[in-house]
Amino acid sequence: MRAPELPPTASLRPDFIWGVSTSAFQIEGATKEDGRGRSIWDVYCQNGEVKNHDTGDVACDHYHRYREDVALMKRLGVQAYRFSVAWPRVLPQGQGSANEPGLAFYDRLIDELLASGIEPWLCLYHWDLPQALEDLGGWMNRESVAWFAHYAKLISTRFGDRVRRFATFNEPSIFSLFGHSLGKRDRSSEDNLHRTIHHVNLAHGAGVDVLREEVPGASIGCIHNCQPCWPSSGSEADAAAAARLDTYWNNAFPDPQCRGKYPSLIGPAIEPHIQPGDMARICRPVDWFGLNHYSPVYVKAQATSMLGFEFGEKPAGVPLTPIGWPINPDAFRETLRIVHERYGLPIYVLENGYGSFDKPDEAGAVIDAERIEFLRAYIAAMNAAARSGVDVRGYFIWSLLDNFEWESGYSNRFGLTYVDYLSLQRIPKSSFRWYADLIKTVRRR
Ligand code: IFM
Repeated sequence: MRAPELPPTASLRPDFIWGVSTSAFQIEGATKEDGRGRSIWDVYCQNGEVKNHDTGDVACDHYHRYREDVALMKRLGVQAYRFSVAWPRVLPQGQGSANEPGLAFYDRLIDELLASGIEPWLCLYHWDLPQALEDLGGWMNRESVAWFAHYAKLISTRFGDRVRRFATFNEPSIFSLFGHSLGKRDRSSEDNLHRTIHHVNLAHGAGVDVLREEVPGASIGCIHNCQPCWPSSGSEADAAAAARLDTYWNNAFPDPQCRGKYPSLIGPAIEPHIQPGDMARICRPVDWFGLNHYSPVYVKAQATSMLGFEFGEKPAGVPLTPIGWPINPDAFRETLRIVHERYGLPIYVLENGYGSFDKPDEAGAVIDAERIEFLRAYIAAMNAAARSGVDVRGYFIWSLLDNFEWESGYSNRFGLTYVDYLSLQRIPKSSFRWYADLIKTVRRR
């Protein structure tokens, strides 16, 4: 078989970083071990809110198999690994006393990465809020800013001697919107959504301040999910709905964090929650913009829904991944351009990937030619963006491993590595070998 073609990369910087990303709840398992507290996702799973009643109890068992997983990264040749710390593993009650065995796990992981020549990129919050804090109102409670600062201080003092790259949040717009308006776990009220947006933004600012103080030379950012929001039809109502979702999804967090103000479309709704000095507390200097990109989102007007919109039909003929996400590398290129122009920060693409239902063939191999084609096209689009002047400095594939895909449980697979959830065996897919080949080729240049 002919080796799959590599994408053009000539316009990428010589110090461009290639990596992979994961998150704690999606891979670690060991949810009841070594003193870990419960997270909101343990509770969602227990309440049967996840497909097939899947839970994170075992997940990829990364908690016990992290060495094997770091060895996989070494085989890939990645320079960096983005992971998250499970807040309830290190602070079982979310605040108060720390859990030493939980901290020791991340010591072992970080040390293993460094010994393997892989730079750790640590994300503080990837959605697994301690349930004890949710019981106090979670992000709807302004106290959450202080809880997050306390957690950030623990992490930075413990790991700041070895970790330099920190992200405060992963995709704040996604967990806020899906927790408060679009999702099943809907505690809907516009007020709760707007309160959450503002408190998470304040927590980001507080986290940046703590990290700067505790880790001299830290390189800090926030990771945003940026997708174009397009109207499902040519109607004016759908165009207005798309503009509204676009504001919540793409601008409600980076605008105040990087430009010091809320977008005008939602500013008045957030106003009642803003106290004097808040905007300066949110807009702290950061070093980069973390961008997660997958595919355009289609939107239609829906007068009865809380925010006046809902997800719309995808136009006929749009190419889709097996899990139904539109494939459009030009939209990625355009998103990179928009983010570059609007925020003016160096961009690291910290997630991009292809969701499917991979299975091993009779010989036990997992051949995922479509994922390779997807990644090739998206990396080519990123190279084109760089050629036209976008300051993009790194690209991390979601994900190293198949893992727990939130409400879809284990059915959707995004990994470069197949995980057999019964035996927990890891099987590198053909995309794994392709990515390793790409990194080797580019780094030889
Ligand atoms: O799995 C998620 C990840 O946790 C956040 N970004 C999108 C991925 C794919 O849905």
